[in-house]
Amino acid sequence: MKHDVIMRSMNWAPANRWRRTPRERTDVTMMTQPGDHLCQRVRKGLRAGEFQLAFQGVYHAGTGALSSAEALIRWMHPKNGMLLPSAFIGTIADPAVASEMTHFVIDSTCSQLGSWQREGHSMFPIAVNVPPSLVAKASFAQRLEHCARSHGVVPGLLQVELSEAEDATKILASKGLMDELREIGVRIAIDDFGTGYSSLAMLSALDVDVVKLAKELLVPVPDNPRACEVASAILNLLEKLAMTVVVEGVETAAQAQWLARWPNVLAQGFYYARPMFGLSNIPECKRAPVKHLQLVG
Ligand code: G
Ligand code: MN
Repeated sequence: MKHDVIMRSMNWAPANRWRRTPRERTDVTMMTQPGDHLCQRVRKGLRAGEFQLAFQGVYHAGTGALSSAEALIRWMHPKNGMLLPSAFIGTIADPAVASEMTHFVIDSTCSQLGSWQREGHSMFPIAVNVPPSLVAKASFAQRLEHCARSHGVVPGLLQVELSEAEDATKILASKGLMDELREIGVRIAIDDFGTGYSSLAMLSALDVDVVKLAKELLVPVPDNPRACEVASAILNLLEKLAMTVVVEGVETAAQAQWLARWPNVLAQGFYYARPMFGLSNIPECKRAPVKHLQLVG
């Protein structure tokens, strides 16, 4: 099928290119089934250095201190400007694109972590998004370890985030598949938990270290009491299961304040930090506002 990606980031200007990525936009027009042409173009772009990583901090809900970050891929398209993944992520259905794009992300993350370390900064782990089919490959852990070490970085500084899709839940439920990654210190997260294929029933079988709650769960919080009950129940449950939880899509001070009732929970979202180019641009701390004390008498 013929296709075209028509997306222009209207508020992206070269002047702020190195400081931050633009606000999320929804004016994306694309075919859901990318054809060979787009796959070829993505591969060509990867080799030509048109792709870059933005990093978004993940923070302790209780203290606001930086805990880790997530690497998010962006395409600096020579004609269309900066493209968000929604414009091209469909191409990872092609295994060759999935592999090239993922290894680009891992390599670039390790390279930036290596420089960061040589500059003497304090280190924090960075999560990379990996298609479940790639993680299931026998050579994946070995290749990741080799890449990290070649940049002088311990592999444990990488986390692997698997998107919540049918095959992710199947892979994660099969014990042992992740052993090799764990042996080299890599923690495994399931992304977008709570939507799509993932269900509460499979939580007991999930072989993961980190659960990232889908942003949809937080959108109506704290205004909608029913949504607050659902989110509270999930957070309490995950706390009992001793899983590390990252709540995604924290956009407002009110949401951050509500979340601070679970001080061990981690939080990610525009309230804390937007995706930024360059590790030095990730804010180190972002506190939720302190609730005003109600003075009685
Ligand atoms: O599913 P995953 O966690 O990989 O999605 C990350 C995407 O979510 C990125 O494209 C990032 O820009 C976007 N994102 C990050 N924080 C927020 C937020 O607070 N609100 C919304 N709507 N999107 C966010
Ligand atoms: Mn992710």
